[in-house]
Amino acid sequence: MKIGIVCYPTFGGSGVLATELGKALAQKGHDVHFITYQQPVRLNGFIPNIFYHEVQVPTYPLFDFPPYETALASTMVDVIKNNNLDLLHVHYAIPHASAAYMAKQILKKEGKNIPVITTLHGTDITLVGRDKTYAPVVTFSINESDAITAVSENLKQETYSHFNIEKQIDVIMNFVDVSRFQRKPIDAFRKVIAPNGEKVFIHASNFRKLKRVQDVVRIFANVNDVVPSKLLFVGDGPERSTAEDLARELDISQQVSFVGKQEQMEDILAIGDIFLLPSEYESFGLAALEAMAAGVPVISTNAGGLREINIDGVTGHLADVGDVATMTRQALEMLASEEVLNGFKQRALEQAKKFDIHHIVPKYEELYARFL
Ligand code: GMT
Repeated sequence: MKIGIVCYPTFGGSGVLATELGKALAQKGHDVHFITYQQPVRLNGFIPNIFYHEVQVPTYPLFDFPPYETALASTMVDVIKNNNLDLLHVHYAIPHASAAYMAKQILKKEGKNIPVITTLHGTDITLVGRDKTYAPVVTFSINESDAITAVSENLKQETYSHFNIEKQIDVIMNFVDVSRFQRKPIDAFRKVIAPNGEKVFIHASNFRKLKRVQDVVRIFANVNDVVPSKLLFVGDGPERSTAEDLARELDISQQVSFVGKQEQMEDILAIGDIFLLPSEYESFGLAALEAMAAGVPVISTNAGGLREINIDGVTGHLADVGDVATMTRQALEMLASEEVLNGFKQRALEQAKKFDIHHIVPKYEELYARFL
């Protein structure tokens, strides 16, 4: 098949998922054309049947806001026509689904039918999409998609409850290439981070408010009072300085490292003992799944779709949003002995295997096949 993929090219989960999907489809022999404003971060290395088309948005003195959506729709038309694509798969509704609708209508006039599949990822529905500034266009363009997928049962239900959706939404969960995350810890790296055998906590996100990074710092500070530990913050974003300030205030700066945006998550997760994800909401929590694939158990909130992957008392723990005390207690219980911790690590890996790329990517292919 010849498939167009539209996504955000950044470190966010939707872009990561879309890029990993494109790479997996290409490895299975499909031609994959990425249409984005920047090379997606995980699109590294040369794969002969992956193509990248950059959306150029010309500036003009009249424009306070360059019309990205128009440029995107025009690029879609161009790429679909010139490469004779079979379908377009857009990730994150805003503005990708509405740009795809526009491209579809233009091509229809020219006698070409291009099926559009929209995958909903989270904040396009639960936060930004619900804003009345966007909601009518989001509702319309989701309804006009030929197929709609959501990354968890929770997100599917959220979509039905917040928007007037007339169509079926298929749930196709996030996936992970478990084999890629089976790295042996690099001794030298572990020694730099935890020279005295400290336990290693990891948090990875885009540091948006809803990630509640201050809770990460507080949980860690409480645990560190009892069990000497280190905390790695991976990623960057608006709340990073708040986390740094709090770490200073709690006098744990020496125990906390901010390692920035990283592509090789598998190397970092390989030295992890517990992954913390105390988000206010996650439609799924791809970062938690990647941690589990590396055998790192997760302490997360029970918000959104997190309880569909993290099983309380089995693969880690769940707690209410903001319940730092419970998450601290859970971490200390998990660190009670090597045997207990290793049990959690093993079960986290087993759980991740259920979401392995080899189980999930065929579900997308089956969906595509409906339109051929
Ligand atoms: O979590 C983020 O801030 C990034 C966000 C995105 O839109 O790129 O991730 C969303 O999509 C991921 C892939 O489907 C999900 O695993 C994340 O849970 C979801 N984030 C939220 O719902 C907050």
